[in-house]
Amino acid sequence: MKQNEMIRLGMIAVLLTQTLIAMAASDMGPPAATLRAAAEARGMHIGSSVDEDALRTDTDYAGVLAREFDSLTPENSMKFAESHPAPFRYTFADGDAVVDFAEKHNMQVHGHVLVWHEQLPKWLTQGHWTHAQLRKILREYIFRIVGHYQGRVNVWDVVSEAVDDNGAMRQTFWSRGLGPDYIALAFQWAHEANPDALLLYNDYGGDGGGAKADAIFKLVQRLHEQGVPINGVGLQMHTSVDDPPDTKAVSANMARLHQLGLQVYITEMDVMIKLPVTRAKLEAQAGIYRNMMSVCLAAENCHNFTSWGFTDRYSWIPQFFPGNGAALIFDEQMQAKPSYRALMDVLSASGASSP
Ligand code: 9MR
Repeated sequence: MKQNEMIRLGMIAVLLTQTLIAMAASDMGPPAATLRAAAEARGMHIGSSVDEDALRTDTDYAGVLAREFDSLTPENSMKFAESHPAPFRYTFADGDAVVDFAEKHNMQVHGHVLVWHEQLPKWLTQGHWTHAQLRKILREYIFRIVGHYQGRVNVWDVVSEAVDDNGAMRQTFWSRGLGPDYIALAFQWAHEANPDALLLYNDYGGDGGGAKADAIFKLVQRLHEQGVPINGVGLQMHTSVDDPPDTKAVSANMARLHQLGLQVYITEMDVMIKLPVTRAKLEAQAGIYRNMMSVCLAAENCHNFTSWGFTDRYSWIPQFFPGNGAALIFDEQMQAKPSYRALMDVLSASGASSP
């Protein structure tokens, strides 16, 4: 071999060694290719709600769901009207399909929701029940559904949206029929039905500061002090590009819940855009996803970040807020949006991130 060839080979060897040493020293490894891999490396779960019809019919949908997420929340199938549509009938098929899919793809399931004032069946809301009868109905319902998924669903939204937008306790079918104790009872029954389950109070519009956030805090503080088996609070995080959440306030809210020994879950995040979609609005949306993931990563008690759907192909927003949409991290063609990239970036950044 000629001398200059040997020198060239030697230089290549040195460069290669240096690169390998640098990689080992910074513990880089190859960058994560999916959200779930990036989340796992940070000790986080990344979730989505599941549209049960889409799961059955849309193979693109199922493929992206399995690839990118490791936590699933059934969007509707475990609600009272769906799972207990008639007095002596329980229908678990759609919920079972979500749980089967999750197990097949090594994901966890977040049960949603045991006690809520919406999506209640007519047989229930139009019946004339005594206090004792209604108590028996709710107790049996909770034991039946939590029991059915025992060992397979170990996180439950036990009560959702019991606080009104002004911070007062919401007057609902449940509060009117059972009195204010219905919340504590529901947690107690859920705990008895599955002592291993992590039990959450879940609400919207109280993610950061303000009267509602304070009222939610006082509610869970009271429950906690009374020894009610509550483990955490779900911050739904339904937000909008025009009214972004206050990052510092969300961070402070998580911290005070941590002081109480409670977990926080981001349970239903989406960021609606007033149509038409523009590049600037997509970037603003990405900033909101990024900030909320950063806040969650920086908090000691936030380990699950779940959005309410993942593709604009299926989202509750256009129907409930006409003129708005595009709230999720994949578009209708199932292409990743800037918000996806933002989550990936913040999850892949090494070390603790600050908002
Ligand atoms: O996304 C859900 C939609 O398909 C249902 O029609 C609707 C019924 O009110 O509930 C939606 O999900 C809600 C969730 O269960 C609780 N928090 C608010 C969500 C959006 O309304």
